[in-house]
Amino acid sequence: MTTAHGGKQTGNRLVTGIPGPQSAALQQRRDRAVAAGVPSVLPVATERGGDGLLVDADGNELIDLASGIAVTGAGNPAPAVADAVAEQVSRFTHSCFMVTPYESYVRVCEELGELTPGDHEKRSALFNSGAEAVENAVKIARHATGRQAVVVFDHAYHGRTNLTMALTAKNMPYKHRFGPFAPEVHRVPMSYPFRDPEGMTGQQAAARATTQMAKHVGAENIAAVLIEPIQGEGGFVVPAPGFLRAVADWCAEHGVLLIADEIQTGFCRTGAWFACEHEDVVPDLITTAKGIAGGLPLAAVTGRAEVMNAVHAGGLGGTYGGNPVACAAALATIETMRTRELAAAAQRIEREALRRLDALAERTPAIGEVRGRGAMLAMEFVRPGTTEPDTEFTARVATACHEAGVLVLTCGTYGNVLRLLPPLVIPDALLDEALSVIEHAVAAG
Ligand code: PLZ
Repeated sequence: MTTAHGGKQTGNRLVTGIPGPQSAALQQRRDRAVAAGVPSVLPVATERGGDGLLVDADGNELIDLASGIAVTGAGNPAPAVADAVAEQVSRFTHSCFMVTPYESYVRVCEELGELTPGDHEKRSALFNSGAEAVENAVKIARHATGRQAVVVFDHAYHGRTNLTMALTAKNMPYKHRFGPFAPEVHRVPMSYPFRDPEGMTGQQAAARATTQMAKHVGAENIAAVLIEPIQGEGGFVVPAPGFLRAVADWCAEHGVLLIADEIQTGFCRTGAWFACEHEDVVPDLITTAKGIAGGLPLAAVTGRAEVMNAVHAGGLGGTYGGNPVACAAALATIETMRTRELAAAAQRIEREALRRLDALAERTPAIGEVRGRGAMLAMEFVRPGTTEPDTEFTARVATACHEAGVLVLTCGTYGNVLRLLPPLVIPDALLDEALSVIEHAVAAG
């Protein structure tokens, strides 16, 4: 029997063990052809997507609480994205915007100017990946300020290229034996309420960070402070209220540019177009990727016109940045987010999931904290009664979810955070079903 969203009934989604025989066969081929450094969380051979479902080559339906790491929030594929991509592909696939321009690139930049926080005049430049956007934001900030230092935070994740590895906090697996790293990157403490001294306010955590900036680097040497308004890979760390605001104020006072990395948090994921909005913070530059284009590779830097335009003509670019197919996908994604009101959908997901997860935490001493915003939610697992990370427990819960057909991801500096990134279009019944699987997995511990 199938349900309204085309899926099977609870308990009837899996037709083989996970991974099934077709997936196992693909894994064998993959081991002989693909570099070992690129593993997969769940080695099922993906055949089709849907609103909250992934179907594998063995016919198993998995409930998708990963969205390809916060990418396919508007659907996989969103019908409007599939149509827009097909239409664009039939006209032209590439011209290189630096050779001959096209309207969709300009339109994406217009949308970014309107959707990102702040009423000031803005400009944007388009790239291919999140890491590339972050690299360019740093290039722009250095050029515009004539300063070199960049400040980042504990637990930060900004990418895997040489500069962004330096900006990323965690050694394993991102940086280990990949050095030497780019210089002039300085790390300061993040506001991490679960791990900070009890009662530390956002303002106090900001003072702790900015004091170090002043003391170790010198405000006059800092081009930019780069921050994820809610940290992603680092553990879905939501800073204490007022932290971002205080850091932003310090930056403004000292002529330091504030770059918000909204690559994971952006495009309705946290229940607003951008996570900075929850804290009423207007960054000077903002990096976006992931959710912007429904799975097509696209990224952007958007910022104050005078900062963005400081760079000489030809100083920014690339062969593929703002590819027309990716731009068509972005425009259809943004339209889908508007018409299906996906920021509000993320808020509904937050309400429903937090109700269940908070109740679960009440009866589960291994859950140190439930946190997050919108459809970016997490549980941090610890040894009961302590804040000592329990990485093994987390891994067991994730594996149990996978075996029951629910695709969850882990994250965190200590690998002890289970994170939920459902597509914003997930039907209520599917989310409920997935939460029941998670409750079981946690109870079985
Ligand atoms: N900034 C905040 O979350 C990408 C990384 C997965 P790219 N996060 C997923 C992995 O293990 O590689 C990310 C992010 C934030 C930058 C990036 C980098 O974006 O598109 O992966 O380069």
